Amino acid sequence: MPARFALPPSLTSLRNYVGGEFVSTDKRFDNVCPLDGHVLAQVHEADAALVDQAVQSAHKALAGPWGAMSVDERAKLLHRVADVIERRFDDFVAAEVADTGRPVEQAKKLDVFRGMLNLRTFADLGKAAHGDFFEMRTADGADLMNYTVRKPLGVVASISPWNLPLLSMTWKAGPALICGNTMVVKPSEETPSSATLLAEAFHEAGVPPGVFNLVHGFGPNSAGEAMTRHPLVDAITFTGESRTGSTIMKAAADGMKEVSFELGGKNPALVFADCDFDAAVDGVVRSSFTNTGQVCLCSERVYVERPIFERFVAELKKRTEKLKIGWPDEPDVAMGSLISRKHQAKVLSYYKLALEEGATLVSGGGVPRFGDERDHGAFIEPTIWTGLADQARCLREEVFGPVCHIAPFDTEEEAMARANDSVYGLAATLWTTNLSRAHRVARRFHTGIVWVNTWYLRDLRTPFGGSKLSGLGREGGRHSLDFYSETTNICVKL
Ligand code: NAD
Ligand code: 6OD
Repeated sequence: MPARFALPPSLTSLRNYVGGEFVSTDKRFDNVCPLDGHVLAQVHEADAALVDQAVQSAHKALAGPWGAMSVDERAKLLHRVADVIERRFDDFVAAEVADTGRPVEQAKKLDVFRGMLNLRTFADLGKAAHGDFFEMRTADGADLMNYTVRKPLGVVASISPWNLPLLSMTWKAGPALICGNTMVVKPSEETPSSATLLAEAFHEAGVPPGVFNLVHGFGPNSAGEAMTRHPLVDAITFTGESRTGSTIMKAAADGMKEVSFELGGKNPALVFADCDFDAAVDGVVRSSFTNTGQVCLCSERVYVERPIFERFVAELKKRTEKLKIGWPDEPDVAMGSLISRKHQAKVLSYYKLALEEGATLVSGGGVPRFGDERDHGAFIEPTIWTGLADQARCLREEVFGPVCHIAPFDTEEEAMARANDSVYGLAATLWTTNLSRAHRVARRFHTGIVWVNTWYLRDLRTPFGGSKLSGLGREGGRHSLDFYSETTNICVKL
């Protein structure tokens, strides 16, 4: 029987894209669909020699037609790439759904729409970028004029995770390219398809050879590590686990490469008794279980003010148990599979650990059974716990699955202290209708972003990134343009 979710035929053999050509290699690995475990495609793994070729092509392209283009010309090309994505929208959606197992509607909105928006937003922002200008008179009467010019950093290596594949890759490619850099990108080994389609889009849009290079492979002893150690790579932008970020930072230190890191989280949500109750329950369902909990911004720790605690837990359980788990194209489906059986085993190990650590299981905790090929997939139930001590591993380590623990609190002070007691500092969410409290509490979180009465939505011109183990630097809007460019100050004596 043919698989229910397959890739477009052009994507059953996934090649690298180097110097404007699609390149095969002898070493291959399987791309497996997490919905039912069938093999979707063979992926051509890049070795260190091919990574070297990709970096050399990117380096050479800096001095080619790309380097001579105006920002307007580069912007036009990025818009053209977005137009190709728009025209091949269904192929991109099919690629994201088959690789990740997520609902079709989520792939449309979270990945493919954002893929186009990222490229278009940064194409336009790049055109509006400006530098500094200062005039001064020195103590001995000389008049000086200072102004800054922006230049590309050079070759940017971009290494992406599997949870939001096209979103993550275009979030980096848009600003890096509009600033005049060239790139070598590596998608996660779990999600190679949409990146290959993206390379096809760059090719079709007429972006000069060598500007955008794609290599497939793993991290250690594979393409990822080769990218981070290459002497002609000038900057590394990485999204993934905090531990991987540390390893990459060590590799980058030798060449003094610029780094931008978007890493893990263990994000708190605070629900005050004065919240809009319905909106808060719905918000926590979304912030804990969207994309089967595989969003770095998901809330895995929820603190609820004691007067509404019991009612909140009961209502959250009721609404969570209504979430439909199933095939990505079923009507009203809310959750597909996790990314892989390996990740399913990791999340299930936390389900077991939580009980060993003394949690009360409110909902979920297992694997749904369908009686069909999905039983070979990586599905899992959304899970709610109460009763863990603040020091429990399940409350300190990122699970990256559909889990949330609900704990009661009595005072604002106590809630803040517990929310901030984490090695991570990515995102926090706050539910209250008290205006003063909202502003007072929001600024006290040790996180890069705080949502008040909403979650996930934001303007792409705002800074995005994390504190502590959640990241290094900020991207988004001008913050991305600042990271992907180097400024030179020119001081002129008048
Ligand atoms: P991961 O760190 O395992 O892998 C990410 C990428 O790094 C993959 O492409 C992988 O092949 C590569 N890699 C692994 N080891 C490497 C090495 N030594 N050298 C070079 N490359 C290497 O992360 P993941 O499991 O793919 O993604 C999930 C993690 O990503 C979660 O922790 C999540 O919170 C985080 N994440 C963070 C953000 C953010 O914006 N802060 C966004 C998305 C995901
Ligand atoms: O929305 C974004 O721009 C972004 N970088 C989201 C990352 C989500 C983490 O999983």
